[in-house]
Amino acid sequence: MTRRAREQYDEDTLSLSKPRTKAAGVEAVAVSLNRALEQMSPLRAARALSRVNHRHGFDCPGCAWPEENGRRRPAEFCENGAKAVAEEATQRVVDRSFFARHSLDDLRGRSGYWLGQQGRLAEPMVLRPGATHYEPISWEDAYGLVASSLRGLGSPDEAVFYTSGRTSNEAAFLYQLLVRSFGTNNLPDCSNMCHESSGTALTEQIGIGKGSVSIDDVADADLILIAGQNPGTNHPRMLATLEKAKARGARIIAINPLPEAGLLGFKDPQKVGGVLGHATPIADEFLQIRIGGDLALFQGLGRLLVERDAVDHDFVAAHTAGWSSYEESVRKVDLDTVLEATGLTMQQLEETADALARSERTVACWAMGLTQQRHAVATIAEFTNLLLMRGMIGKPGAGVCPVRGHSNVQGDRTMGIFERMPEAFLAALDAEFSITSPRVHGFDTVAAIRAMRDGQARVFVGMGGNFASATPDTEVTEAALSSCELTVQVSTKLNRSHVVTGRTALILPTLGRSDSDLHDGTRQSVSVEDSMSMVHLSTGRLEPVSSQLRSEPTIVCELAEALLGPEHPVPWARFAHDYDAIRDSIARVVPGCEDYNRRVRTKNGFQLPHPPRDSRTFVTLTGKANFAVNDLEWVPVPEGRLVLQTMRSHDQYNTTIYGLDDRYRGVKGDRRVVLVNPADLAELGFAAGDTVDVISEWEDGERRVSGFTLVGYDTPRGNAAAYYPETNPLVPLDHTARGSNTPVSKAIVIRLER
Ligand SMILES: Nc1nc2c(c(=O)[nH]1)N[C@H]1C(S)=C(S)[C@@H](COP(=O)(O)OP(=O)(O)OC[C@H]3O[C@@H](n4cnc5c(=O)[nH]c(N)nc54)[C@H](O)[C@@H]3O)O[C@H]1N2
Ligand SMILES: Nc1nc2c(c(=O)[nH]1)N[C@H]1C(S)=C(S)[C@@H](COP(=O)(O)OP(=O)(O)OC[C@H]3O[C@@H](n4cnc5c(=O)[nH]c(N)nc54)[C@H](O)[C@@H]3O)O[C@H]1N2
Ligand SMILES: [Mo]
Repeated sequence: MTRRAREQYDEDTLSLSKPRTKAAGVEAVAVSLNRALEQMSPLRAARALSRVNHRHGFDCPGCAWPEENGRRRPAEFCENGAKAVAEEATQRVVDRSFFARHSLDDLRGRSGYWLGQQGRLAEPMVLRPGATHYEPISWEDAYGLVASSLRGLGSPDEAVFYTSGRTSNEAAFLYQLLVRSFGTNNLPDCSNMCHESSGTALTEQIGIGKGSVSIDDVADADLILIAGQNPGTNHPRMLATLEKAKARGARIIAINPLPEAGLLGFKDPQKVGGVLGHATPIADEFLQIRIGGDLALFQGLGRLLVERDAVDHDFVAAHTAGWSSYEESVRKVDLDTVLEATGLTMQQLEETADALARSERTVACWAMGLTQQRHAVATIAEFTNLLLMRGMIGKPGAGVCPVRGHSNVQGDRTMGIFERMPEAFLAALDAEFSITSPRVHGFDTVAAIRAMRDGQARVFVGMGGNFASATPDTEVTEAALSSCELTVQVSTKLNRSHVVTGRTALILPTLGRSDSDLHDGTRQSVSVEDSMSMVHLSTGRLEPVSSQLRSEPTIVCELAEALLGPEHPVPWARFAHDYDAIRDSIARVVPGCEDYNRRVRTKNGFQLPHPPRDSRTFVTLTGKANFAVNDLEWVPVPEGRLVLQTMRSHDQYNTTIYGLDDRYRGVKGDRRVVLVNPADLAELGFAAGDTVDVISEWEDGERRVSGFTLVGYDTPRGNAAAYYPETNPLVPLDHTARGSNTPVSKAIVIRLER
C-alpha cells in the first residue's frame, strides 16, 4: 500500500469554519467528558478525571505546565488533559486475539489514528523473523531474547536506547543506569527534537538549561512575551495563569505567525464565569511574525533598547559578561532587514521596545516555534540577551520560561537521560553503584537514526514514544528501524513504531500514570518534575486493563537482571518492587535531590535548585551570565516557494491522534491539509480546496507527500502550516539546528504541485 493510501483516514471529509478567536469555555468541558465516556465506563471516567493533578492522585500525562496553587484544587485539568487521560485509561484492549486477526501487513496499512484507537496493549508480543503476525511471548522469554541480542553485539554502542518524556523519574533513573551499566551512552530522547535548543542556549548563557521562573513569577509579571507557542491547545492550564497575570495588570504580547485562539481569548472552564461569561482577551498585542523571523526581532529590540538606554547597568556590571561586544553588535543591526525578516512594522517594533523598557518584571515564554529552527539556539540566546540587559533574571516576576512539552521530559533529563551527561553525574553514579559508566558521548536522536541507517546500530529499544513517526525524514527513519536486528518498544498504546520493525520485534506493555501499581499489595508511587523544576509524587489508582502489564521500573529491573546477571552490583531485584529504594539512590546521585523520599511527599512537592533564579549565581565558564553575539539570520522565501511549519492540531498529543478536528482553527474532519495565505494561493495559481502534492526542497534533494488539501488561512505571506506527523517525511534528517541538532520542523522550503 502506498503512503498516500495508508494515511487516508476512514472518514476524511474536510469541513472548514471561521477560526476561533477564543479558547476553552463550556464546549471544552463537554468535549472532555465525551472523550472520556467514549473510552470507559462512567465510574472509571469519574475516578480517572477526579484524580488528575490531585495531591493523592496522578500527574496529568498531558503537558508539563505546573499546577496552580500547588495541588489543592480538586482535579486540575483541561480539555486536552482529559483527552490524554481518556486515551490512557481506555478500557479497550489490544491482546493476542487482536494480533491474530491483524497481520503486520494489515497493521502497516492503517493510520496512526486507527492504531491508537484500538486500545491498551495488554500482553507481551513478539514478531519472529519472517513472521506475518505478532504472537504472545512470556515476560521471561522476552527479557531473555533482548539480553541475548544485546550480548551478541560487537559493542554496547551498537544499541540505541530511546526515551520519551512520560517516563517517571524512577524509571528514567533506572533505565540510564541499565544502559550505562551495559556500557553505552546511546540515550537519545524526545527532548533532542523538542527543547534541546533551549537547553543548549541557556546552559551557555546562564549555566543551567532550565527555565528560571516559578508559576507565581508568571502570575506576578507585568509583561509576558509568548513566542512560538500555542498554549490554548498545548498548555491550556497556562491560560489560567496568564488570566491571573492580566487581572493584576500584566501586558501580554504574542509573537506567532498564526492568530492562535488561546492567545486571543480564553474562558476558564473551571470557573462559573468562565463557562458562561465572556472570554478574557489574553494577548494585548499580536505580532504576526514571519516564520524564522524571531532572531531578527530580538536583535532589533536589542538595538532599540540600547538606543533608549533602557539597560539595567547595575545588573549588567555585576552579573554579566560580554556586554560591550553585544552592545556594539546590536547597535549595528539593520532595522530594514529586521522589518523584512519579521514582516512587522517599525511602529510594532517601537511599541514592543517601549513595553520592554517600561516593564519592571518581564517573563519570556517560548516553545517549538523558536526551538525547531536552523538558528534556534541563536534565537533563544537573543531572547535571553533581552532579559539580561534588562536585569530580568533572578528576581520575582521575571525570567526565562521555556515551556516544556511532555509531562516529565525535564525530569528525565535531571535523572540522566542524556547522551552527554556531565562528568560529575557519571562519577556520582559510579560511586553509588560500583560501576564504571562509559565516558564517550552517545548518539542523540538524529545521530541514532544515521547509525541505524548505516548499520552501526543494530538494536533499538524505545522506553515509550513513537520513534518511527515523531522523528524527521520518515522514509529514512523507517528504513533505519527496519534494518535493525531487534526493535523493542515499551509502550502503553499501539503506534507506527510497533509495525515498522527490525527483523525481530517485541512489544512490552506497561502501566501508565493513571494505573495502579501494586507490588505484594503495596501501592507504589513515582515522581515527576514539571516545567518549573517542581518535583512531586504521582500515584495511579485505576485498575489496570490487564494483569499482564508491568511498570516501567519493574521492566527495566527485570531486563537488567537478565542482561547483567545476578552478580551485578546494582540491587535490581529490590528496586523492582521498592521505589523508595530507588529514590534513596537518586537522593545520593542527583544534585538537588537530597532527602528525596521525604521531600517528594510534602504537600506540593519541592523545587529543585536553580542558581540564577535562587541567587543570581551563574555556573558558566566566566562565572557570569553571558551575552551572546549572533549574526542576523532569518528565513527568506524563495521565488514560487513557501516556508512550511509543522505543528499540532487541537486534537492530538504528538503522534497520538485523538480525532480529526482542529476546532480552534476551524479545520474539521481531515488532517491532510496545508494552510496557506489566500494571496499566495492566488499568486501561485492554486485555489482553496485543490488537492496537491507537497514537495520539500533541500540541498540533498526533494521529498514528497501527496493528497493534501489547500486551505486559505491567516498566515504571513510566504508562510504555510500543516500537521505533524503527516508531514514528517518532508523534514530532511540532516537539516538540524546548529548547536542542538534539533530537526528543523518549523521552516521547510516547499513547493506545491497539482
Ligand atoms: N494537547 C496537546 N498538548 C501538548 C502536546 C500535544 O501534541 N497536544 N505536545 C506536548 C509537547 S511534547 C510539546 S513540545 C508542546 C508543544 O507546544 P507548542 O510549541 O505550542 O506546539 P506546536 O503546535 O508545535 O506550536 C508551535 C507554535 O509556534 C508557532 N510558530 C511556528 N513557527 C514559528 C516561528 O518561526 N516563530 C514564532 N514566533 N512562532 C512560530 C506556531 O504557529 C504555533 O503556534 O506541547 C505539549 N503539550
Ligand atoms: N514534524 C515535527 N516533528 C516533531 C515535532 C514537531 O513539532 N514537528 N515535535 C517533536 C517533539 S516536541 C516531540 S516531544 C517528539 C515526541 O516524540 P515521542 O515522545 O516519541 O512521541 P509521542 O507521540 O509523544 O509518543 C506516543 C507513544 O508513547 C507511548 N506512551 C504513552 N504513555 C506512555 C507511558 O506512560 N509509558 C510508556 N512506556 N509509553 C507510553 C504510547 O505507546 C504512544 O503511542 O516529536 C517531535 N517531532
Ligand atoms: Mo516536545
